[in-house]
Amino acid sequence: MRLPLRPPVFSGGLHDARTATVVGRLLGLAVLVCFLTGLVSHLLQEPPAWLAGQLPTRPVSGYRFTQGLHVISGTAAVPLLLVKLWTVYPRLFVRPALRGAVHALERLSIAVLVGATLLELFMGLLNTTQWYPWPFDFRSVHYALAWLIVGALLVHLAVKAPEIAAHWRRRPAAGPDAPAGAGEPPVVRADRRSLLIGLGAAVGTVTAVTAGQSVTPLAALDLLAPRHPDAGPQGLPVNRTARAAGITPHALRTWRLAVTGPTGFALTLDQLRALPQHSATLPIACVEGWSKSAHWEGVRIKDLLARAGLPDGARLRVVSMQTHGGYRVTEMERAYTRDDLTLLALRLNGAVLSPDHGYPARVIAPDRPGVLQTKWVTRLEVVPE
Ligand SMILES: Nc1nc2c(c(=O)[nH]1)N[C@H]1C(S)=C(S)[C@@H](COP(=O)(O)O)O[C@H]1N2
Ligand SMILES: [Mo]
Repeated sequence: MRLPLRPPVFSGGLHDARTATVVGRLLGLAVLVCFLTGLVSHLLQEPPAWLAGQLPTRPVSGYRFTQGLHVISGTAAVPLLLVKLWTVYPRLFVRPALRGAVHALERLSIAVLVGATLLELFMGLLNTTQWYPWPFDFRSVHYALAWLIVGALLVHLAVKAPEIAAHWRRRPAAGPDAPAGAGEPPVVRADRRSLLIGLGAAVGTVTAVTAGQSVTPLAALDLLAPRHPDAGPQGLPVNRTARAAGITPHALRTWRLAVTGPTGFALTLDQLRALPQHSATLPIACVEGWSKSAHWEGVRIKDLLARAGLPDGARLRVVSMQTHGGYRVTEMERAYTRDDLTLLALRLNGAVLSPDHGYPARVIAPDRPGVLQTKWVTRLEVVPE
């Protein structure tokens, strides 16, 4: 009698260790870049005390670069991961499934690695489309999964080190002069070449049609990216509209900018416009992967602090008129408040801020995640030490 479930037979030549190593190297590179740029993003969004005082504000597009790379490497990792899984999946059918405790641990680490990486890339991809269909906080889960992946990956690399080392370099081709068993059939090499060319084309294509959301010269190719950098009023995309933030005409009519401090004050928009105006060309670099540079005009935050009797480089709490939702209140570290380029912007690209870009006033600071560039600002408070 036959068992109803027989292990399948895999005759293809590309479910081998050399293919797994070659694809694994590329995937490993993408994961490394994605992890490091993700760490940068995490540190800038929630700086620990030791870093808070010395956050870099130059180059002004530093975060645009690292976050662009984060989303590009994460997107490129999707086809790389799929091909890697296809290469190794026959190993699921090797019997016996478990050969003792150490082997069981190794299999478990692979299960964690594959599960966490699939989830991480899927969550990240949905995030670039601004879709958060889960009840938990995206950022803390994305961050925790990243460390889980790194841990499981290190275990995986340690376990597979001998196999990786053996297949890192190409072995001499099979031929009449080669020692017996030295090489592999030329057809396998040709197949592998085709697979890698196809994989390269897939990675190149998904990168080319999405990278334009942060890399302006590629904007014309930006077919699949969720954001075109030119979409939106005043040539700049919008994440949350004034309407979605609950900004009402009444709230706008009674708007004042209040700055607390020893000589705190409240100013109308006309009074703010009468203060010395400065300009800066700075990008909005959204954590979700789109970036766009813009020309901003307004009052320096450091001038407002001085007027309120506050020392240069006070830490600020920035309060928006927004009535609900995240990022209504944000904190601005000293590195930004003492910077000449940090503005309470009143104008964007040569015109008064549009409602969706934060009219009457929003903050803009160099080398900073877009999510902290608070719109509809109505209050600046010093954070007590
Ligand atoms: N008050 C408030 N400010 C905000 C947000 C918000 O939801 N509320 N979104 C932020 C995010 S996520 C980004 S990327 C930028 C986008 O600015 P823009 O709409 O002017 O391009 O604004 C930031 N400022
Ligand atoms: Mo954002």
